[in-house]
Amino acid sequence: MNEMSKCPVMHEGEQRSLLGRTNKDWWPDSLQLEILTQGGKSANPLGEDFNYAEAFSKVDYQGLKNDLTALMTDSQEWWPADYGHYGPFFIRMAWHAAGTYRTGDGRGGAGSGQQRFAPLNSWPDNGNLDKARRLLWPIKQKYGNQVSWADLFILAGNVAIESMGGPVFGFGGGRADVYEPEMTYWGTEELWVDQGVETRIIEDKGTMIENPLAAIQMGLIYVNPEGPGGIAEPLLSARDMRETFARMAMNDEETVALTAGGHAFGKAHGAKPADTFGGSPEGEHLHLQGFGWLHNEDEIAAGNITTSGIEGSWSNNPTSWSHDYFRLLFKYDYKLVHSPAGAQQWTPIDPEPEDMAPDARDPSKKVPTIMTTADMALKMDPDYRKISERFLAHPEQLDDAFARAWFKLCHRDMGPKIRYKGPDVPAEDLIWQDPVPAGAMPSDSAVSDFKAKILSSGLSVSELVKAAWASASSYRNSDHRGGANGARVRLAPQKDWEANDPAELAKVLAKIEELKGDLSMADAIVLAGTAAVEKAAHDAGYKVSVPFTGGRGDAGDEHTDAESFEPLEPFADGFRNYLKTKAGVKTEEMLIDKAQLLGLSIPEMTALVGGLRVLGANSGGREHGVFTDRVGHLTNDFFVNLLDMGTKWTPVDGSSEEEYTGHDRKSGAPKYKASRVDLVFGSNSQLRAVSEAYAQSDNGEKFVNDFVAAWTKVMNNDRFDLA
Ligand code: HEB
Repeated sequence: MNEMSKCPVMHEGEQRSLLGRTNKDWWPDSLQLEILTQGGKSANPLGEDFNYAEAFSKVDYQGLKNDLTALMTDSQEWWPADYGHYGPFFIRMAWHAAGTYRTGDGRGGAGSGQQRFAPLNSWPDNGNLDKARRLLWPIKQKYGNQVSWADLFILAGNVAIESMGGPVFGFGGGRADVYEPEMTYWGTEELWVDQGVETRIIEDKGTMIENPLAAIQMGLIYVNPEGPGGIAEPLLSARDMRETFARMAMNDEETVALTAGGHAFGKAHGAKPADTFGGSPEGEHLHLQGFGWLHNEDEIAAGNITTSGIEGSWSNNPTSWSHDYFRLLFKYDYKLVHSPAGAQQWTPIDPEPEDMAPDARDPSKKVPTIMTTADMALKMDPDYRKISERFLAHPEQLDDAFARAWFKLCHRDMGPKIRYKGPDVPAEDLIWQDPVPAGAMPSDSAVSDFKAKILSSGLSVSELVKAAWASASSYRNSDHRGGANGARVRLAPQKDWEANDPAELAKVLAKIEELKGDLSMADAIVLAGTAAVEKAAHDAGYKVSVPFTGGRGDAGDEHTDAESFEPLEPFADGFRNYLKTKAGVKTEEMLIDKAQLLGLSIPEMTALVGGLRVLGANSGGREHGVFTDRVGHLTNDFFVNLLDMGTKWTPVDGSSEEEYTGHDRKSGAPKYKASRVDLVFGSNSQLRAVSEAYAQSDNGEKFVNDFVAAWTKVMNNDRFDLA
């Protein structure tokens, strides 16, 4: 990856808002249900106590798979199955559900059933998948709470592959549905791919896909099948594929295996120009009941189906697993033609009759096969070609690579394997699951011994708190990666992250290692910070005990794909007042983003920021926001002093309003330094209201308790073993 694509968001000068273009921008007239979720009221009808993993463990799993298998060939008049088999359609649905995952922020993916909601339900690339989801409804209705939509999307794809004789590696359930569209940044562009929006990688202009995005155009899962910006150039398509699939955590081999394996099945739809059909589901008429695009019954009955606009199947055997995709790709030269819908596609020159495909509605008719420009990349790009030729010569290697890459695609956003449920979870541990060897529950005496030793070791509260925060705060609620378990903070690359103050961290970790006794490093790092928080509360006069739950294990380098942890590096961590690279969004928005990834509420975020400042947890020893003269005592001083009218704030010249000085309003003497993240707690009216609550004379203790609860939440964010 180049430097630019590593950077979290657009560079300076290209300011945007945190969420970019949202559903309200796309569909200004749609029903605004958020008015009902004010005050923290949940949109989820199943309620807080519903435990999906538990419900799924009771499902008649084999019955469910049998029902899905039967569904594959149960063609419905309202949307007849191509070749009498819905399998390929469900594979595309599952792939598009999983394929929104991006390593940059861990968001997207199949984990919460987002394809049911806008904007994904209406992305041009998800065309006609509304029908695929609706075909599944009778099964969802039957199995109810015991299978989530999110699991059903993926399981349907898996069963589809199995039912057509394809190789599968396994299935893990456990994806709990949400009942509202997630607020995910999908880009700022105001047009969809089908409305001519610019492609994101333009070499002449030096533009690149901004992180964390992973698609080449707004409204696409990955690349434009016709080629970059509609230019039918396989080598440029390869460039786009390589970049976008890397952002989905896929290397060249996985990319080739997935694309070739996926296109062993099914067909593309471009029977008629797309402008003869309707709009996307979210903006369509009420009476269409959530259907968009193609809903005219006569057109459907006549087989005039247009989705991507490309027309035809890749293989002569579109409803059974075969190696014909590569056979045909290499047997023939391909020429560029136009589909009936006008899309550019490739077709073999002079195909033998037996290499033609059946017509989707009339098996007695033969039609030519096709390749998209993206498929042609697998033959024309030199690196892809080597892999493709190997798969052609050794089809069993394709079988294995496809099965594994498909499994990874569908499970990459689920986090550690302990979150997978059900009988088809493969026994083999995979490196991308970030395996952690099992830990043991430490004895009470080991815990209290270590606490006493570490607190008298000469290390400061600040040093201990910082090490624990560095360890736990890498967690992302989006793909459930990172966190304190495994103690990967002592491994590359995390030990060297600038935010973690590597030299200081190494010193602290060495001391912890020396004193930890029987504890795992992962437990000891958390416990050291937790003991320091407790001491800081006691020193401030509060008798609280800070909960600690042991049982974490230690991972080694052999359990760690170091490169895959690079996207977890914080470019900004407002909790530590750290800013490596000024992002394309305001620095305080990066704090909100991080808080969301840590699963925090507004009060939790506020209490943590205020508390970490007075504990001296800033990265690099920055003084910003340390509004106290008793650093290391857990007090509400941050809030009290922030809200004190005795201080007047001014931006520091040349800091691009990233830094501020607080002067004594009367004498003009400089008192404090602050960052944007500090001052936003006094400037933003909502955050100020929460800051006031914590600054109140009667809430000093409440602040300490809230800080401790939020701290504990962050330390335990990845303890799926406790759930
Ligand atoms: Fe695919 C289909 C493109 C990857 C699987 N695809 C398809 C189409 C297109 C495409 C255009 C058509 C649609 C319609 O209907 O019209 N892909 C593409 C691209 C890529 C891909 C560009 C990147 C390179 N795929 C993929 C993957 C997978 C897939 C990875 C899996 C694994 N697809 C698929 C399927 C289908 C498709 C199965 C069929 C569907 C039906 O049949 O319906």
